[in-house]
Amino acid sequence: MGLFDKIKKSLFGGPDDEITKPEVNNKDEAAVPSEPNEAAPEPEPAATTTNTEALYEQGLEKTSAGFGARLNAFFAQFRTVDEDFFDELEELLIESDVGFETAQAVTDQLRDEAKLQKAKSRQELKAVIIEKLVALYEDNASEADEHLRRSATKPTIYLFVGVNGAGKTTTIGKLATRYQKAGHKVLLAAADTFRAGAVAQLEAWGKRAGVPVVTGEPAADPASVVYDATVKAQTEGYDYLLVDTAGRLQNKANLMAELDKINRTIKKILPAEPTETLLVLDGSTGQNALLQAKDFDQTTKLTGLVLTKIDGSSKGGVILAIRHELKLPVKLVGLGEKPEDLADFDATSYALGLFHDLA
Ligand SMILES: Nc1nc2c(ncn2[C@@H]2O[C@H](COP(=O)(O)OP(=O)(O)O)[C@@H](O)[C@H]2O)c(=O)[nH]1
Ligand SMILES: [Mg+2]
Repeated sequence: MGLFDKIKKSLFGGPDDEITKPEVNNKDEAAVPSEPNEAAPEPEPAATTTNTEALYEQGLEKTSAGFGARLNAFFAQFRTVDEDFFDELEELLIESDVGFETAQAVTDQLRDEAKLQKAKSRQELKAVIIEKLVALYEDNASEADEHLRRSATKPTIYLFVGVNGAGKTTTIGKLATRYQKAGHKVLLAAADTFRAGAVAQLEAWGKRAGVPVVTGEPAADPASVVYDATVKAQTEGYDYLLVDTAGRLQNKANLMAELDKINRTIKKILPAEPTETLLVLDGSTGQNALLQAKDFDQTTKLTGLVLTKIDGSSKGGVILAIRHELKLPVKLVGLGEKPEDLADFDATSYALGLFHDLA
């Protein structure tokens, strides 16, 4: 089942439900003891799927309440699909942090959408609009890009970058917990030597997860910490090395130069690493997150995004904006502060969480 069908089914009860409902006064049909749907229920999804969906649903409560409520209010008002309708829809999308460019693109596409003009009921109308929003996730996305990649040889190195407070250290702590639990050998590198307390924070996460942390002297050169960690990871057979970095230096140029130096240090030892350079963004900052992403993307070669604090945001639409404007895959999402509040990005679960209250 496609993503959209799944959402539609969850919201409206079935892919073709309201459009082609047949008259059920046929004798033969009435004689059938039960509907095929009831006779053959879909198999129970795997435990992990259920957990992920529950996690998203919970984590996206605020987003879906905000976004869903607005969309519902909008639909309650609408009379005809006219210019006002499109203007208001565009405004609503912008307010939901879908982003100006994206909101305009969606609205323009909808203007040309014959299905929308023909939609008779509010349900149909909602479905068409959601279909367009979901299509945005799937645009420019390839299945292979959607997940964290692992290198063929040990260690796999992930470099985490992003401004202070975005959630880098927390995400590393959560991921270390996950990998450790799965039986992998994990090493952390505390290369945020600029901010007081940053090293101790990562060490606390390391202790909690039961994985070692490579640190340097206070105010050590971050690249030297990364050098030590990379050598250790390679010689001692670690599966993963997760590198924490500073989010702020004296100025932006310094920060970008430092990230570049860290990157080169890793490559000197392991030319194919880091496998992923992940920009961590605070999802609750809405459009600001989009601007940061554009900023980092210009100077650091990013392979994906981690969107944190989705649980605290009433404007989860920013994922749409980032996806549409930067073409970078969201690989992980942070849905809370606990070690287990980290999920692989899953467009289906995300969209279901987002549109949960819409029906
Ligand atoms: N609610 C929520 N809080 C988060 C999430 N990720 C991080 N935080 C909190 O955000 C704050 C900053 O996180 P931190 O990892 O220190 O950010 P860093 O400066 O990028 O390393 C901390 O108080 C975290 O507990 C998340 O997914 N949800
Ligand atoms: Mg940190």
